[in-house]
Amino acid sequence: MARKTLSVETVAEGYLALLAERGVEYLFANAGTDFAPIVEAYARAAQSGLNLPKPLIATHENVAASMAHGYAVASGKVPAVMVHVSVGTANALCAAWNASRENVPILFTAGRSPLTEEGMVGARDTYIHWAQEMFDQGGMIREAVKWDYELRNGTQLETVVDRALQVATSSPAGPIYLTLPREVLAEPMPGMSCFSPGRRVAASPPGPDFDAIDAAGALLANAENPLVITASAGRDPEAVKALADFALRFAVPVIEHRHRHLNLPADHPCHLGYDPGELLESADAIVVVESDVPWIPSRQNPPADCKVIHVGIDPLFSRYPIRGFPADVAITGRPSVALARLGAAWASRASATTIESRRRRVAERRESQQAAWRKLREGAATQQPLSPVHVSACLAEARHPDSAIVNEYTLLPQHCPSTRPGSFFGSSPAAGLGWGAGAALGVKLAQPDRQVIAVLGDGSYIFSNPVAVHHAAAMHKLPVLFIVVNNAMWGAVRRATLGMYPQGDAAKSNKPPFIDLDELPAFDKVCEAAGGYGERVEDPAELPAALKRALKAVDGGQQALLNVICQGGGGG
Ligand SMILES: Cc1ncc(C[n+]2csc(CCOP(=O)(O)OP(=O)(O)O)c2C)c(N)n1
Repeated sequence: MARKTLSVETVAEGYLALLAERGVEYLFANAGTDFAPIVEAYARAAQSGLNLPKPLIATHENVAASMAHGYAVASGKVPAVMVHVSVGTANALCAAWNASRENVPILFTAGRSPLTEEGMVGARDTYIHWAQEMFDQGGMIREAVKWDYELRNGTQLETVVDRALQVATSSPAGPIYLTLPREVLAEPMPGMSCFSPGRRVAASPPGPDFDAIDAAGALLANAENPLVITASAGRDPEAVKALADFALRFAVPVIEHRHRHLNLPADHPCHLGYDPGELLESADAIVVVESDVPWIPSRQNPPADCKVIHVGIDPLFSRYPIRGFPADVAITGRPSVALARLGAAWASRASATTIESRRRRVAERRESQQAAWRKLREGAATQQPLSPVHVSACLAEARHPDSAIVNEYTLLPQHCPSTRPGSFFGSSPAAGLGWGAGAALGVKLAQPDRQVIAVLGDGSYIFSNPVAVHHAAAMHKLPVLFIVVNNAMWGAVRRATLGMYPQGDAAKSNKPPFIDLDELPAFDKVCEAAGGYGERVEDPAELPAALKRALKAVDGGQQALLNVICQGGGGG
């Protein structure tokens, strides 16, 4: 077996060189006193030419980790993140939850307060080194990661790094957490030898069980009105084609519910939108593909005798404490493989006449759905303050067909359809706000030739730590267009309150608390302050031209932000 010698001098250098050796391209970081050996390692590598992951500063941990998230989903590669001990981990927790619930593999690392009070290289040398230490630093983040560990010495380095990467990337993928004490990083390591290529590969994903596939095929063969609901099948680009073939072959309508990836091109003849709606009520079989919440049971349910089949890498979402959707068959496996096999099991029992009559019904439904959406757009085009419908519709016209959209809530996909795999990324179901702007920077880093557009609410934008985001965009030359759909409120809180208490006092009040955001700053100026292009848009007729100007800036290498003054209430 081939071994390679890396000419390093410390564990910190060995650690970083090994990451690069294993294909980690970037270290997204927010530094502190724990970073001294890391900073020193990079400075030495600049002279020795040792290959290390490219270091990228983000001036808030949430930005660093959200950038890593966006980079991971757009590149398919594993990023490393490093934050400052206990406090940096605390700031990054929200982003770790987002990555965890969306199965994004991230090598999440943090320093430790120096362990020793004196006597070792790296021992405590400032007052914070006492108070920042925790009994169980990993405990803070343990529920969000698949595995956590502390690097205790240089001898174990290759095993620890390889195991971290193996666990993060094996299905279901997710972040792991590794702590790196300062004294350990500072230990001398005169040369390091490692396997090249590495010898600890990720485990293969589970294959679908033939009996389960057969049972599901039999259920589908008896169905007149089957339905597919998915959120994240398209995490694996191969599954997009498998789902497109499956839907077309059997004329099954597909709903992308709260989708995080492009799962089925929006122009596919079986794409029937983003809400199960009436289809759910008439369904007699549902295939739930990588969808944690296929419908909201307190609002609507399929008929009691409707058969429900779940397909996914972890089809029961076993890390969710409670999730009680009916499951007549649950197939563990990659959707790309499982759907192809399910298709074969169904085909042997399918009736061509049933399929063809369904095809006609699906086509009619799609046509009337598209007509209704068109009408909504026409009605919204002149509304002032602007309607989110109009914002989405204008973006559909202005975007490059191959652009990638990062959506933190406020894009309405029915009015801005995406058709190419990898062209849409939605926020994690953990919904830790402040993800979208940083994630868009990560997508741009992974795909520098792609036009990248982040669509954010004013609330989501503020949570993203805007100054740190625009600084990262400028510093790392990541020109992204940020569109802030600014309704000057936390509309989600308003909708939740009116939903629970439709006749309540809050509904009658002009200004219930915790909803309106008065005196918001001029977001466009925040972007301008970082050297970007900023514009405030209040007139619906002006939006197409404003989008053109902003995208021209972005295509020319400058970040841009449109602060679009919108009506409250969202939706449509
Ligand atoms: C970290 C975090 N804090 C609070 C929330 C609760 N929350 C959910 S949506 C929302 C408001 C979002 O506002 P905005 O982005 O403007 O979108 P709008 O609801 O107005 O459409 C809040 C505060 C959350 N999801 N995440």
